[in-house]
Amino acid sequence: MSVVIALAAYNEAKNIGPVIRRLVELGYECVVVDDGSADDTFATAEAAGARVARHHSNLGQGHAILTGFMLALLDPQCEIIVTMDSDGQHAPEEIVLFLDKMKETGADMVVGSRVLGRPAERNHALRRWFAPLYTQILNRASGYELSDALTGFRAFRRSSVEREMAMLGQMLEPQYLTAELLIRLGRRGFKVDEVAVNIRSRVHGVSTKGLLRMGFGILRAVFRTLIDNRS
Ligand SMILES: Nc1nc2c(ncn2[C@@H]2O[C@H](COP(=O)(O)OP(=O)(O)O)[C@@H](O)[C@H]2O)c(=O)[nH]1
Ligand SMILES: [Mg+2]
Repeated sequence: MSVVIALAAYNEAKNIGPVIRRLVELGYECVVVDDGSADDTFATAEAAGARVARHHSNLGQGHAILTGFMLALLDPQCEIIVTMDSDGQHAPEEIVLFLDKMKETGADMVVGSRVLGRPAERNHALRRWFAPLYTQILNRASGYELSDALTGFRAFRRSSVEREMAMLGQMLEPQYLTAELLIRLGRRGFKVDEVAVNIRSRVHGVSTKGLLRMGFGILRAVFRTLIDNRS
């Protein structure tokens, strides 16, 4: 099956080079969405062998992933889109697990789980508490029974994404993509499976996501999606 890897990247010039080189070495086509970075993310990703597009301002990871879908769909050969982080936390060697799972179960989407696998060693105590709590909230809201709803390492079947393009283009809270996506996909009968992944620690820099902002943002996205009567 032909696979395109879509990576959202915000100020990842120090991390993204080895990630793309490894993906290219493994034979994957890569598209990178530089989400308005202030550093050399664009040039570094391009030099390493990715097709790169740029948001001229920072729109957030969710928007970057949606742009990544668009870029991946431009390749007529692409049958599966894999989203992953460009900071080296997700292992390119594990992509094959997603592809096998998708073939085996016919899932529309396969989600990586660090609960079934291993979380990053350097993981802030608050984050260790945040992911299970929000996974429970998102399971309640979506009807899925995921062990880890917040990992951005995922595989999507092209035909399923194409079927949902209108919905993806009209999301209320695309900056908190995961929350709204899971609820809407649950309503629409999307088949979702999980695979175990082992998350590595960042080599350079720290995550710039603020837990408080993200916490409120996800809750707002859940609430707004639940009261929105469109499926
Ligand atoms: N924090 C952050 N990451 C973004 C943004 N846009 C794209 N990304 C990318 O999304 C991925 C996940 O971000 P990261 O900060 O590592 O979050 P975490 O690994 O979930 O804690 C990385 O590859 C980032 O480069 C943004 O606006 N903010
Ligand atoms: Mg990260």
